[in-house]
Amino acid sequence: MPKIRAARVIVTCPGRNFVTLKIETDEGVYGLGDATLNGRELAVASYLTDHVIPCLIGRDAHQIEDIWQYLYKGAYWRRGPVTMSAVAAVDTALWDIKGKIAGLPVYQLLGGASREGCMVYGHANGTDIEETLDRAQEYVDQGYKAVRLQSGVPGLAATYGVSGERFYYEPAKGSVPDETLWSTSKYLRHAPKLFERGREVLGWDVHLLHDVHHRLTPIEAGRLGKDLEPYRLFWLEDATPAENQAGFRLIRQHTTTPLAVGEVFNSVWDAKQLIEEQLIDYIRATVVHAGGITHLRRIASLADLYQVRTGCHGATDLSPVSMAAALHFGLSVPNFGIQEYMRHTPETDAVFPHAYRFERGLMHPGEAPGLGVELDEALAGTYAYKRAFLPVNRLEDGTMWSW
Ligand code: GCO
Ligand code: MG
Repeated sequence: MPKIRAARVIVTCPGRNFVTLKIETDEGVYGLGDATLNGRELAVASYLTDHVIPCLIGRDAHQIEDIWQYLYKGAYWRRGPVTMSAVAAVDTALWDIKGKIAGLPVYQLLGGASREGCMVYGHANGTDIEETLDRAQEYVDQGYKAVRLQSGVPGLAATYGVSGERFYYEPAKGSVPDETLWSTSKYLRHAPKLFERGREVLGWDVHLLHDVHHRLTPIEAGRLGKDLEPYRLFWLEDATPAENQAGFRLIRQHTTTPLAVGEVFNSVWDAKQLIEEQLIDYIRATVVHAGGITHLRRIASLADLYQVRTGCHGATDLSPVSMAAALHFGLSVPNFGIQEYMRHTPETDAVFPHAYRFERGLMHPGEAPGLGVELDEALAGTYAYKRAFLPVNRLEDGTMWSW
């Protein structure tokens, strides 16, 4: 049996922070797992180094399920983003090792390909509607079949999803969190105009998506969903915070716009009611924050019973290791919906050389054994960790709100 001989955490910042777990076996095979939790990176690094790695040494690297249960049940303290990101990193690294030993890409271990590739969506954003649509057209020209539209809102200095950068959106920065101001009424007046004009300019052959980023109440979300119905969105994402899963009933009663939620979920329990009551159409839980490939498959299996499809989170704060894992998962899972693809910068791609590729709107994880991602440790070592925070958001009268 391949015994776990060593494991260590590598923190690097090629433009943004990434935490990577590297597990090595006594036979010299190694696997990588992403453990990046945006704005809280070192908490996961410590959880792994101080509390997980000492328990892994000497274990059979092939026992992925048993090690998952050992880390989940054995900690006594269950769930939570820090814990589950750490468990995810171990799980992902072990799938990588198993694939390398088998000489097969991970998707083959998960049952093989269920499709030719994973449809991805790109991010088009601009300070106003026309700028957003110019960028969306560039995605369409590059072959994307689906594009997310976010635009600045008149009267608001900044909003989620809009950056000065042409193709990269990186909200984490600063020695303390940036503060932004939010107005629900201004946003609700503006968002339908973006999609009305979006259909005029882009036509009907491209899927359009939108992220509300947890800023509405359920009844406001119902109103927005209704206003957007004529433009046939692929999905409306995170319309309201989802701690109260029953809150989505109210949205559902008022609109047929498909709903996606779950990028902050870390366990099947966060989504159980949403799925069982068919309150959502797409589940956005992802490998790194929801307990790895092993647990994400469990969530997807529950979702499949209720015709809920996957739509994994894939922002730039998820490393190329997560992207690869998501693509192996997405290629194999029966109820795949779509995969988010926010391209990494050239600096990040150089630190994590990878086998996955984009072709005509679809992505494929490649045929390299394991996940097909490397970590150039020498290059990673040249980028020191930089503390960075996600912004916080307030209403115009100063009330704390969800960002
Ligand atoms: C998305 C997300 C991201 C998150 C970010 C937080 O849909 O891609 O909402 O933009 O804000 O990943 O770390
Ligand atoms: Mg989102």
